[in-house]
Amino acid sequence: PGKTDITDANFPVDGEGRTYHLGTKRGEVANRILSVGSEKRALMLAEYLEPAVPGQGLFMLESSRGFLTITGRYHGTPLSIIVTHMGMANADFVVRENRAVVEGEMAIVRLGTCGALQPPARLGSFVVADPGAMLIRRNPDAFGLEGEQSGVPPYTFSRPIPSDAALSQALQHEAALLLGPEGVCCGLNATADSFYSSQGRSTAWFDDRNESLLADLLCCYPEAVTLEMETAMLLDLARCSRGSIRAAAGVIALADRTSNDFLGADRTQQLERAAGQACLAALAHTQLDDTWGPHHNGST
Ligand code: DUR
Repeated sequence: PGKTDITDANFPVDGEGRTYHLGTKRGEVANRILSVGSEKRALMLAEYLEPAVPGQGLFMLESSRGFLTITGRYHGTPLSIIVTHMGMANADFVVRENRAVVEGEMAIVRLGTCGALQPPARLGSFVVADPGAMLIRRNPDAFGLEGEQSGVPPYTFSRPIPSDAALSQALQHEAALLLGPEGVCCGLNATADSFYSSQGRSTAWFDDRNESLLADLLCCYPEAVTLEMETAMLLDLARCSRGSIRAAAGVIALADRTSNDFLGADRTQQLERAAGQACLAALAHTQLDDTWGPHHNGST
């Protein structure tokens, strides 16, 4: 097959072994990954990486779908920063396609942003998803005629999905060193399938029936502190990875969902730098079994 020919629709890769959406192949991605939402954040944090091979530049590849992978070393340890963009489908691409091209056990940390639901999470806090995250989904069945008649609930809540305890602890420890202990907290994350409807935002344009959503959430999960769009997917896939992926997530609260305050751009960037370095340090200090898994056959 030619360079771009795909022969397997079950898990499409091209003739060079490059994945379909991220476009990377084996050898280009480290088994420690920092997943971030925007290219700007990725490039800013790439300033803290050294090239994998001294004298050469960092490895950088942006796929046709806009997923940017940057690979180098942090304090000597191989590490990749990957732009995941937003939402659960993109988190799914990033976890699954990286798993397919990385050898050995993996650690994935997400650095994201979120809305703060209640203390201890406040505007500008860095909040680690410890003990984990649950999922809020909009249920289309509730909005059809039959659903309206039978009272199908418009939103469903999953049970909490755990994060990796050691990696989450390391993330809090490193973040407290860089942001000060008062800037860091932890709690249950709520991951939603929309920025709008399933996060309880309302407009006149759509019938979303979400007026009581945040109150219902806090009634069901009084310990929920953050609201965003990716963490539960990352943790769910790690849980299902047959022990091959350890995952944790930390998010910067840039929206206060009670007062409706929003964090300024300068402060956000400052926090992204500090929290980003905490994520890189937590990843670098994590012990991984590089020989784990079906890829390993003694050679490469
Ligand atoms: N995000 C939210 N909700 C907020 C603030 C931030 O989902 O209130 C995160 C998740 C997503 C992106 O990646 O930021 C949406 O703006």
